[in-house]
Amino acid sequence: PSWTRERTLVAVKPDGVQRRLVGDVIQRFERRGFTLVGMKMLQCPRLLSAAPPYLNATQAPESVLAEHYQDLRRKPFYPALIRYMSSGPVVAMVWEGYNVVRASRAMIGHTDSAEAAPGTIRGDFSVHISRNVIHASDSVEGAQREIQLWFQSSELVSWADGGQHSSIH
Ligand code: DGI
Repeated sequence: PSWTRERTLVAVKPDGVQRRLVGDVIQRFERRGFTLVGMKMLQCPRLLSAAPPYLNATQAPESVLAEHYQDLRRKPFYPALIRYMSSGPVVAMVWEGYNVVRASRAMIGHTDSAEAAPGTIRGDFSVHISRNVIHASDSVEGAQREIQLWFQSSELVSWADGGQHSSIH
């Protein structure tokens, strides 16, 4: 089937890394058949250092986390959210595949852990909205913005099934 190469940003948050859930998260996305095209770890000070200037050429560059959660800036929980997200390493990944944005939202489950269905990542591992283990972009446009924010284009690869055979002589 033809599909646009939809990509999404997935990030294992500091509590997920602390609890050794990175492998489980990767396994779920791999088993589903999605393609990993980028992955790295970030921690402070990088998480709180300036976002790439091309994102926001007209304004002073904000930190990666501040840009990432710009829509939540006025929420009462925002300062605690930034403290939590910068409290330890984060594993950021870009996954590619058919409808990967919508599918990964279904896989991570509801933002509020109490509402997250068993079988989803949050429904299996999280007990509170403020420690919900994982992030995934919530729209195709949001995914494009977040991928540009977290990754340089040179950090992403394109590869297709069967490519491993090309190096066998
Ligand atoms: O896209 P989501 O992560 O599912 O949800 P979101 O974009 O609405 O919120 C981003 C994160 O902010 C969410 O994963 C956890 C945190 N958050 C959202 N609403 C609340 C919250 N944290 C607290 N403590 N209380 C909230 O009401």
